[in-house]
Amino acid sequence: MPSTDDRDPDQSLSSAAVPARHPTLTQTYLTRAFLPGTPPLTSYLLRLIAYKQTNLCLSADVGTSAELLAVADELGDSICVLKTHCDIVADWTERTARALVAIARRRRFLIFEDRKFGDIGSTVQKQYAAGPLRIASWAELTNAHVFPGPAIITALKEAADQTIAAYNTGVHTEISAEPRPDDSDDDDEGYHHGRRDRGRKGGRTGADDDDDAASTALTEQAMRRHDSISQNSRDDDDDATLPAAAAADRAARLARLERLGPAPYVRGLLLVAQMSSAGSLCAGAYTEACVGMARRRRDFVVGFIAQEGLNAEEGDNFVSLTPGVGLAPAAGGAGGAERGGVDGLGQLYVSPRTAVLERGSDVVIVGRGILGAKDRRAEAERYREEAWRAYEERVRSG
Ligand code: 5BU
Repeated sequence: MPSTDDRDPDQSLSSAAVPARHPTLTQTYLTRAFLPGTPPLTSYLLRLIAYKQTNLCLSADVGTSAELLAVADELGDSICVLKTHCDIVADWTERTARALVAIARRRRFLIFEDRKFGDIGSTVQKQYAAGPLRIASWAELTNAHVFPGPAIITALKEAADQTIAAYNTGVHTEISAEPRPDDSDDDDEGYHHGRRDRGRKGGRTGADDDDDAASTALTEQAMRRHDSISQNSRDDDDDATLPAAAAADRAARLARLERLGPAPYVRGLLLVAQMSSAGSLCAGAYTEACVGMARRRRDFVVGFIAQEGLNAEEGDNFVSLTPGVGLAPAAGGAGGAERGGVDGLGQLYVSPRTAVLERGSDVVIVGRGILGAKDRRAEAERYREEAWRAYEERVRSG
C-alpha cells in the first residue's frame, strides 16, 4: 500500500532493483507527484489519484447535458478524470461547461476533453480557445495527434497560455464554476459550489498545502465544508464498517484531498501515442516520435493516450491513460455492454489488470463498460478497485 504521507518513503523503490524497468513503473503516484521537474498539473493529477485512491477515468460519452452532469455527479467520487466528447452532447452550451466545472471542483476530478486535435497550428488554436466550445476555458486536459508535426503542441500551448493570461488579468471570458453576478437561474442550482482559485497558477508543493491550511480565508473554509458534505456523508457510512486503522488511513487521505483544493488554473496536453482500435497506424516509430516530441515540451505535455507506459528515459514522468478497457460483466449481470474483447467497430478491450500491471499504464479510461451497467456506481467502483489493485501489485513488484 502506498504511504499516505506527502512524501512517502518508497523513493528507494527504484530501477536499481529492476534495471530493465523504468523507475516510474514501481514508484507510487505520490512519489511521482514530487519528482523534480514534474509540472504542476501532472503533480496535481498524481496527488489526486493517490488521495482518492482512484486511477479510473470515466469516458462520459452521453448525448445530453443533463445526462453528462448527472453521471459526473453520480460517479465523480470514484474517478480522477472525467473525459468528455463535448461535440456529441446535443445541447452543449457554456452553461453545461460551467456546471461541469462546478461538479469537478466539488467531487474533485480533472476534466479531459478528448478532442484529438490534428491540424495546422493556426487552426487548432482557434478550435481549442475559440468557437462555440472554447475547450481551453473549461478542460484542464485535452489531447492531440502528432501527425501534423510538433508545431501542434507549440500552438496549443500558446493558446492555453493566452486563455490563462486572460483569466489572470481579469478578462473573464473563461468558463468558471462561479456563478456570474447576474446568474440568477436556479434550475442548475446545486452545481454552483465551485470556487474561483485566482492567482494559483504556479506549481504546488507539500509546503504550499500546509500554507494553504493556515491562509485559507474563512469564506473559503465554509465553502469547503459545504462542498464536502456529500462526499463525507458517504464516507461516514463506509467508515462504520472499516477497521480502525483503515478508517484512520481513509480519514488522513480525505484530509489531504481537502487540503489539495481545486486544480491549479493551468492546462495540459496528452499526446495520442497509440490507439485502442484494431489496425491503428499509431504504433512503432510513430509512437517513439510522439514520445520524443513530448520530451521536448515537458512543460505542457502531461502524458499520453497509449496502451502502455511509455516512460523510458531518465527524467520521464509522463502519465499514460489507456482507453479500450473492459471487464466481463459482474456475476448477476451487473456489467454493462459485453466486454468480449471487441465492440464490433474496431475497438479492442483489455482488462484493467492487463493495462496497469502488465503494460504499465497509469490510468484506465472506461466508457460503455460503466455507462451500460444497471448499477453504474457499483460498476465504477468495481473498475476502480480492479485498476487500483493492479497498480498496488505493480508497485509491490519493485
Ligand atoms: P468505451 O466505451 O470504453 O469503448 O469508450 C472509450 C472512449 O475512449 C471513447 O470515448 C473513445 O473515443 C475514446 N478513445 C478510444 O476508445 N481509443 C483511443 O485510442 C482513443 C480514445 Br485516443
